[in-house]
Amino acid sequence: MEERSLILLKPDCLQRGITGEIITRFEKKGLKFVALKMLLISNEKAEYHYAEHRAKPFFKELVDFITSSPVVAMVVESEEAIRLARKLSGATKVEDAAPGTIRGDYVIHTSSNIVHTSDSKESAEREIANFFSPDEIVMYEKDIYHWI
Ligand code: FUP
Repeated sequence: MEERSLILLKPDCLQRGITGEIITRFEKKGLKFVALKMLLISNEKAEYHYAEHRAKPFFKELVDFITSSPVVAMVVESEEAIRLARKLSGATKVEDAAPGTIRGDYVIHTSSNIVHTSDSKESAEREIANFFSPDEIVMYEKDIYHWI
């Protein structure tokens, strides 16, 4: 069953100049990109995005970080897109993020962890709607054999 996931390349990704490398990881995996843009996230959208963490001690830090500088927002689509994107991203806590995953290979502090990926279908739908209007989702056939 095809599903969609929201991927955010957080401010540290652009600031470190590794955006292309990180996009490549998702692209090489074979996930189909159906939306992609760069934006500065407003406080309001950041607070909505992280609503489940509102009561956590790191909530303000999270919102300040994600709004501090531009992000690249993408929507990917595939069977199991949510689980696949999270596998590529790696564990939340930096000490648990396995080498080979994005966080395992690039991250040293849990609070600046380069990438966000949706954790369920319900969150994906809510998160995608927070950053993209329906007309920004591009419908097309991904047919690699036509192009080689
Ligand atoms: P994830 O889905 O892996 O991005 O992780 P969560 O939604 O649980 O956490 C959201 C963000 O909060 C993480 F990207 C990093 C931050 N965080 C901390 O700074 N400290 C923690 O102990 C847990 C999460």
